[in-house]
Amino acid sequence: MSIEIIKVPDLGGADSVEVIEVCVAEGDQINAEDSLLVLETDKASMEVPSPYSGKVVSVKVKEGDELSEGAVILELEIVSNEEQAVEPEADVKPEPVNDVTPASADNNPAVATATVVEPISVPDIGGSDAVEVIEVCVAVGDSIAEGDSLVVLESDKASMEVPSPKDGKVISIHLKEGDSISEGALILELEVQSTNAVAPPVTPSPVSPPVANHSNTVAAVQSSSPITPQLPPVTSDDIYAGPAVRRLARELGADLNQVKGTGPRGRVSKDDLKTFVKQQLTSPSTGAASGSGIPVMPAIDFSQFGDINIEKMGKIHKLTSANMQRSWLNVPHVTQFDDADITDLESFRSSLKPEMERRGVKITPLAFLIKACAAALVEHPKFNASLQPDGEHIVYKKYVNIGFAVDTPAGLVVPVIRDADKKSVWELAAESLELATKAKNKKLKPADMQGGCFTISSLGNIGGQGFTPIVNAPEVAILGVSKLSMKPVWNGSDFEPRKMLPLSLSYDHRAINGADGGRFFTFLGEVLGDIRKLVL
Ligand code: CAO
Repeated sequence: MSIEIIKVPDLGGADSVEVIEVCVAEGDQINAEDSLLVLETDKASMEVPSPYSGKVVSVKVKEGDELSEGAVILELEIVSNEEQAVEPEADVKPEPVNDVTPASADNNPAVATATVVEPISVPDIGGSDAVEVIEVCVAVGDSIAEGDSLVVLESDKASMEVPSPKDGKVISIHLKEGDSISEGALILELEVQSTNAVAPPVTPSPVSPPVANHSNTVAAVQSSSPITPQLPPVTSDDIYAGPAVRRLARELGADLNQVKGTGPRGRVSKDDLKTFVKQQLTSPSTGAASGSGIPVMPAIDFSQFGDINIEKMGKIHKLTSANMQRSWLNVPHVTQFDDADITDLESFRSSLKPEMERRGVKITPLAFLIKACAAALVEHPKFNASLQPDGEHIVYKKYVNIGFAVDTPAGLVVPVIRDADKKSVWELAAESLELATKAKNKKLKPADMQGGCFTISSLGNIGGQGFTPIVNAPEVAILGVSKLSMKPVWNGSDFEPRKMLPLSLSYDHRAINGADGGRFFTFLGEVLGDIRKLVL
């Protein structure tokens, strides 16, 4: 039994490479070729495999560390040097062993290494002849890992990738895009670390015969090499991506169907995949909803159609936009419409004008709407509720806080009037005016906008006959108010001109049913039609 110190191998010239994943932990029993680390440069990510089987004694690195060649990764307890020398896996992938400390190499004949240049040629391509090279995926000087795509070939039936059979450094490339090649043609020369002084020529594993006839389909590439990762079944014949990209997509949990390929013929590259994942993580609208399967809107260059001006969205705008989308995506909305007859309310409001002047408080229909909604929430507790995210519970609130949307130059904000059910119309008018003024002057504090149970969005002072407001989740309902207009209403014997206020009530159908919505609306219409009922 001996302890081997495993170090970072030759990174092909890369320095200070970030550890993005530590794949083993102390006490783990690992096999030769198991991944120890994943490192990432700005160009590529690479796995560092273990040169031995053994038990991890201690791990010396952590995620986020920056490592260079020779840095100690871990200490590995190996059963016996003798066993190591005959371990078959040492033959399978001897490359990294030259990076083990010299002491261990001395102790172990199997780890004596040499650098050899190996020609890599086109494998059996399923009987196809004179197949076109449509992409050369590597360049001279590249350090590549086993399984990385070397070239993409395309016959009239299908496309196929030729993976590298080994880790190594590309010394020279012997074909170019557009070349027509057949089995056995030299692709490139690879400098590899080998335990053998003389290495036999290497040919990548045979490529499986083309599997599909779609014009943009990649045939699954399979390898008989025991250390080539087994590829999963191709999930969609319409995705044009190679095995390495598919593997990365699986690891990231990304749906390749959604990734836009920028390679030749729409081929998806690793960079395309990374860009897609970055977009998903940074997009405020989809960050929380990632995995919802919503297709991403394509970025369009509108300047191709005429002059444009691009401005940065403000903080409130971005926040509102994210909240709206989250609510729209999560809440199954239903919107009901009705007109409330507020002829008498308006007469009463007009009669209050002298007192408004005396008190210095202007009462608009909004104050009465808040009062009426507060009463409706008390009467219909289903509207004064929030669903728990666990999908199993519902919270009924015993307080009645009502928010109202305020249109400000910086965007939409919703200050909240607390205990609206306990306040008079005068108090509600004064407080709504104060909060709206603060909102327009950017003086609202976060607490002024929290704790709402229900929201009123009034466009009455602006116009429109009706709209479908979006529920301000986690609230379960919102009232949209449009512009009052005089309408003929049948009183049983005549048409009477009445001041009708168009209302729209949107609610979360998970919490509220249509019948509940109807009852809430009827109550609201009755109290707005006869505000004396509000004092009962
Ligand atoms: N129909 C007809 N007139 C109405 C009305 C209605 N439904 N509601 C208000 N009015 C009248 C008021 O009575 C007032 O007229 P008078 O001065 O003659 O009495 C006038 O419109 C202006 O009212 P206001 O805007 O000063 O006050 P308000 O209480 O009606 O509204 C507030 C306050 C903050 C709600 C409003 O300023 C606002 O920001 N509205 C926009 C809300 C919004 O953007 N909602 C959409 C959200 S979703 O995108």
